[in-house]
Amino acid sequence: MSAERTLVLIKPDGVSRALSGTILSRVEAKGYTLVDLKMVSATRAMLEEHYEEHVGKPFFEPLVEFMLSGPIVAAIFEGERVIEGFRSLAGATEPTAAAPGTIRGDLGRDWGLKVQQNLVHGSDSAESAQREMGIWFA
Ligand code: DAT
Ligand code: MG
Repeated sequence: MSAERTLVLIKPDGVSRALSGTILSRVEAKGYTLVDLKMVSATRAMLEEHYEEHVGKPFFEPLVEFMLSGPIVAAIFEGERVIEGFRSLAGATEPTAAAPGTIRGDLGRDWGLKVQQNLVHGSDSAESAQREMGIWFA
């Protein structure tokens, strides 16, 4: 079986806070292999596809606006169980609730109600990873 791959995004807050290197380094230090990397300015169409399961939810528009607010670093990491492993490294969705030791728990906090400013995205399944890698590395 070939090693699993996941799509990681460093969101605009991570890039603007100059945490891209720190975040990539934490994922590499865990033992996952960086196999592709680029900086991207997302389009609305990409985000509607990327966040298709959230279209129509109350937080969808603010989430899209935020993801359009600045450049994003997109990366593909490879390794055994990397999808689960990266989600575990990233921590819970809300930075305040995310455990210390995780990327969100150590480097993020809640800025008002802006839960979307949680530094990173990681695919949540093999199917999502496949779909998302196609969007960001078309
Ligand atoms: P995750 O990024 O942990 O996979 P998700 O897929 O449920 O979380 O949601 C995607 C993003 O949308 C998440 O990173 C932040 C934002 N978000 C999720 N739930 C939210 C909520 N209740 N209010 C505001 N933003 C939310
Ligand atoms: Mg998600």
